[in-house]
Amino acid sequence: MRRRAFAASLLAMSLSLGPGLAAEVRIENFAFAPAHLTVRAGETVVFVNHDQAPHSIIGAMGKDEIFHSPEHVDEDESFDVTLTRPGEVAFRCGLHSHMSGTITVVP
Ligand SMILES: [Cu+2]
Repeated sequence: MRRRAFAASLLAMSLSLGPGLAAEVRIENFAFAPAHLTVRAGETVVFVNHDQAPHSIIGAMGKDEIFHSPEHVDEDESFDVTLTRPGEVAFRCGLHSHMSGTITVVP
C-alpha cells in the first residue's frame, strides 16, 4: 500500500513537469537500474531506493561534483536532481563503491 501511494505521487510529480518527464533510476539489489540513461538538459532524474539498505548518490562531470544526495537515502525514499548542463554525468553510491552508472545529458 505504501509503495502504491508512492508510485501515485511520483506520477503526479512527473505530470506536473509537463513534457520534460522525469527519468527514474531504481536502486535495487545494490545496483542502479538503468545504470546508463540519456536525458535532455533541464530534465529531472529521480533515484528511488527499493533496497532495505541505505544508499547515496553522488554525481560528477569530470572532476566536478555536481550533486550529492544525503548520506543515507533509506528504503522507499528518493532523491531527485535536475540536470541542466549537457555532457556526461558519472554517478555512484557513496556507501558501496561497486554501484555506479552514467547519464548522458543532451541539449
Ligand atoms: Cu549503495
